[in-house]
Amino acid sequence: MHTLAKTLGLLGALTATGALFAQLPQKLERGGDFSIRLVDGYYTLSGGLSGTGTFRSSAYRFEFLPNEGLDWQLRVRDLINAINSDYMLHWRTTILPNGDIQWDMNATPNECTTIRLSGQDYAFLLKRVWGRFTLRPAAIDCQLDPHGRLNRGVTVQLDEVGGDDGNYLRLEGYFLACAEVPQLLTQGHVYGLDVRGYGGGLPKSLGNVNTDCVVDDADLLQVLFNFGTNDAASDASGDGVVDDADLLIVLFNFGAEG
Ligand SMILES: [Ca+2]
Repeated sequence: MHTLAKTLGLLGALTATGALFAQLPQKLERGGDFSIRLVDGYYTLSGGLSGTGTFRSSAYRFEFLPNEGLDWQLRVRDLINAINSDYMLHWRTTILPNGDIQWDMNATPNECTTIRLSGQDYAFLLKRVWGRFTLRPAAIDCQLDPHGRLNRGVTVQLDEVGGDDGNYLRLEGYFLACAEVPQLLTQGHVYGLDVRGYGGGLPKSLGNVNTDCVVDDADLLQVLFNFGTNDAASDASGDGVVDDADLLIVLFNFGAEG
């Protein structure tokens, strides 16, 4: 055991040195997902339908799409609750030269759906939805996701930068009829957005079973103490049982920092 501990310590030293130089977008990607909340904002609707109001959301969790960097997607109705569409909106990532993360979305659902106003659903032909978030990542001390959506510690905070040019949502559609009647063309604009996100850290799938931001002897002990059980928290591989596969995941990632 003494030799094993020394070997693990060496592994830890090697991987921890590498982690010091990890860039924030890479930290986010390694975390596998992030949480985001539209803390505040405003909308205007004009044309066939008009109105103004505040635009806010609860905190949501989104997984980064496999092999697509920091891209993520969500349904129209998760972005705009009033519109009852499952159409998927894909947010594509650009890492700006200064390290800010710009997510762009531009979709043309051209879908006959409904829009809810004052508790009543009306026909709505959703032609186009597009938008942008520009968020600046900053390193923070490991802490449980303040949004309460990621079941682990996070090490990166994201805040919107660039004002209304960097952060907006827009849509175009036809109100009341699923037909392109010019008088019913409605345009929506969300602006003045205050956006906050959290991510980074290390997921359970990388052996961080105790939800802090490192893979170390605490994770090793947790797997060992739960060895042979179905303890979901210690099941790094997600196959329903805590066994040597989970032990190996912890050992291979030993020393990693989120
Ligand atoms: Ca850990």
